[in-house]
Amino acid sequence: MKLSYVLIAVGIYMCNSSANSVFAGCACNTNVDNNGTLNFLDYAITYDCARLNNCAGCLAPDGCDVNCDGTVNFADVAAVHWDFLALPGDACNQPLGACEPTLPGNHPSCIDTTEQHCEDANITAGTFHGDLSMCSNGQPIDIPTLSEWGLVVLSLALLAGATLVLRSRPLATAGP
Ligand SMILES: [Ca+2]
Ligand SMILES: [Ca+2]
Repeated sequence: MKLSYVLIAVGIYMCNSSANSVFAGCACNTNVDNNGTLNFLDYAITYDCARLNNCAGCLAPDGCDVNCDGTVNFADVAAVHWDFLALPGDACNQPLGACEPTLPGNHPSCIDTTEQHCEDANITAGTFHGDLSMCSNGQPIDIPTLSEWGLVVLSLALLAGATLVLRSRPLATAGP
């Protein structure tokens, strides 16, 4: 593996790990149509805004940008889904990863969302690629696990050691 690939993977991980952080003061309001009730309609409205840029139903102060990061995408859809299922914890601060939906419909081929949203049999029934993965050009990119990073470091150490040994050997000379 080239060092540049390692650096790119680290960069992607850094970007991905900070992608779903919520900005200070964010209300994380999943009742996006601002009617006082959270139901499936809020999910559908957020989905339409994220997927089709049809955001007319987003009437909350933050619109459908539930996690207040300046854009409406499947992280926001995942937050609404999280609250809709009344799962424990902050709906806007759950880990995201690449998901390939398997149910037909108008989902994109790969979406960055929560594992719970991805694997919801009633919605996407998708294949989740782990919290440290992300979509790129419609394809999931898996980030190496810690043990895989260990293999990378070990390989580089072996390569460096072999180089040092070979350099320290005197050149072979012709026989008498
Ligand atoms: Ca609502
Ligand atoms: Ca957002």
